[in-house]
Amino acid sequence: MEDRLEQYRRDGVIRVEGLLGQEQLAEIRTALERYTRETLPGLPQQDFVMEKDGLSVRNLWRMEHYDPFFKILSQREDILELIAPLVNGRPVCKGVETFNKPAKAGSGVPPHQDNAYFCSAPPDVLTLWIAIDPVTETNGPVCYLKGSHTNGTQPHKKSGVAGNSMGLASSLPKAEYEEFCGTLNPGDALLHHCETIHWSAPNKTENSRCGLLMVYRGEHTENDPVLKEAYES
Ligand SMILES: O=C(O)CCC(=O)C(=O)O
Repeated sequence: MEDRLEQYRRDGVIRVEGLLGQEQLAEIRTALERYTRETLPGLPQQDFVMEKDGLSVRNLWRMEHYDPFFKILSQREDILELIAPLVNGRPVCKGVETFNKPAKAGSGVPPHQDNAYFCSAPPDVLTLWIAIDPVTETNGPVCYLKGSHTNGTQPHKKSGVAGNSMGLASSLPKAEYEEFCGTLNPGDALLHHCETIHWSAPNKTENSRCGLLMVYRGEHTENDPVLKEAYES
C-alpha cells in the first residue's frame, strides 16, 4: 500500500490491476444495460450526453442519484479503504458516471485537469476509472502527463465539446512530463488526482471502450471561490 501511495503522490495516476472480478463485472454490465434501457429515457437533460450520432451514449452523470446499485457500489468498503489515504481523509463520493466511448462513434476528450470542474481546495479529489471493456492503445485510452498534478490547477477555456466543456487554455506541456496511456483489462482501474492533466482520443475501432467512473473527495475539502468563478464565467 505504501508503494501505491508513493506512486500516486509522485505521478498523480496509478493503475490498479484486478480491482473487480468477473462476477462483479458481469453485475455491473447488467446494471449499466438496465440503466440505459430503463433510467436513461427519464433522465433530465443535464444528467446524460449523447454522441453526435444521436444514438449512442457518451456520458451518464450522477448515476448514484437514480439507481441504488451504483450508490451501493460507490460505498464498497474495500474501495473506500483504497481511496482514503489518497484523498487524505474520509472519502465522500461526488458522483458515479460513465465515459462510454462507443465503437466508431466515441468522441475525444480534450486535455484538462478535473479540478477546473471540481474547484476543490485542497485538491484532495480523485477519480477511480474502472474498465468495463478492454482498453487498448487504439480505442481511446485515457492518457496522462505523469507528475502534472504538482503544479496547481492551470487556466482552462471553453472547449466546445459536449460533456467536457473545459480544456487546458495552453498547449499540452508534453516536453515537461512523461506520458502514460492507461491500457487496461476489464476490471482493472486507474486512479487519477484531480490536477493530473489527461485526455483521450476518439474511438474509431469496432470495439467499445466503456469506463465506469467514481469520483471521491476528502471530507475536509471545500469549494475554491476563485476556481469556481473561473468555471462559471
Ligand atoms: O474516459 C475518458 O475518456 C476521459 C475521462 C476523463 O476525462 C476524466 O476522468 O475526467
